[in-house]
Amino acid sequence: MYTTCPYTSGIMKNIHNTVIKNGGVLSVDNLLFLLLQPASPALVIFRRNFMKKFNVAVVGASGMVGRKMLEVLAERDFPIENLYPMASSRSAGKAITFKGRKYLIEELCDTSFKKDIDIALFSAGGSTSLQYSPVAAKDGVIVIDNSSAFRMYEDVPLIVPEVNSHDLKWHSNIISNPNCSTIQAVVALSPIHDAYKIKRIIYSTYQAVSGSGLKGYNDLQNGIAGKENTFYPHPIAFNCLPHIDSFTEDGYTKEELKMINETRKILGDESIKITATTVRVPVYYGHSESINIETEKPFDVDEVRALLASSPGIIVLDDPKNNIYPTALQAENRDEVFVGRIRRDYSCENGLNIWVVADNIRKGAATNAVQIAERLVSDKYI
Ligand code: 2RA
Repeated sequence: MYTTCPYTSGIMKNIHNTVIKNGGVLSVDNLLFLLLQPASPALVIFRRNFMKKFNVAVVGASGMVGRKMLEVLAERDFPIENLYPMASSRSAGKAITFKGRKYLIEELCDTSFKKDIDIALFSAGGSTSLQYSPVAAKDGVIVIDNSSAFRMYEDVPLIVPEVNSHDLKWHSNIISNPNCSTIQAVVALSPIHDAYKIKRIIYSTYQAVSGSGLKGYNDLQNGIAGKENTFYPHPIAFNCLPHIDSFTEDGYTKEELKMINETRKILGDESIKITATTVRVPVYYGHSESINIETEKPFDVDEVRALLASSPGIIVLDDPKNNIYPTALQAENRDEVFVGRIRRDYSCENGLNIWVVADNIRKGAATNAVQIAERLVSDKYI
């Protein structure tokens, strides 16, 4: 017994009517119209049969971000010809499922990229990236690297597609995916910078434990169950730790320095003055950020709200009287960056406060990496 999908039958009716109107002939314009219907079965069939497909490796395929990368690649139907999940010897041989098909994870080694791989998404930590990204790049693979290993290299573009996809044009096979807390911040800051030129930024973050991977996640879960912390230096359950990544000589954490340096590189403006305090909070998924901004040009707050609402990748939730503002739980499993609490900072000229929330594993890592791959394809850099 078959049931008819109403959407599919609607599309088929459209095709039928279009052809009838055109005297039985499907014109190129009509064909394009039908193909461009969102999720159109015609588009799916067209993509499956006529679009170029790519051989894609996911390095760190068993990790939290690697698994999410596979999920996002499948969800967004990235055109994959062959998939190569890879990981260290610890996870090699384990099975993963991608689009209903089972794959065995291969062990990463010096010859892993000798096969015909087009793109490799790396999320296996900095030392693996340092060792194997150059090997892959030399073998002609375009690496999209989620670690911090190459982010500040002059010849490595650091990309957030909504902000600086133009920087893809100077890649030489290694592209860095920025730090999660930076990605969501610059999606919100870029339109403000373009319109009013940002002079100074003060970041205060409230970051989820999944940013530390499974060990952080388990520390919160165990802490809530009354067990002792084994990963963070203090209990994370019912607590806040002003400590993300290691401390440097001058008392900043590396996470704070990443936010400062990466923001300048992505926005392409070294003159912006930036400071940051990054805090780990007992939340599983979703980083929240209070961002204080000072601009050169004056602005109207309603205009800023409208500007953000019309900018790519942003959803504005800003109706505080009705308790509407972004929260980490709302952002979980979403790819957009949520912005609210948009208000003037009266303590300086042209001061602005915003509250920015996003899923750190999706937009902050996996989704951004896949969007970079999509941009490589759509802008014909591959
Ligand atoms: C964190 N930003 O949240 C880091 C992860 N990349 O710990």
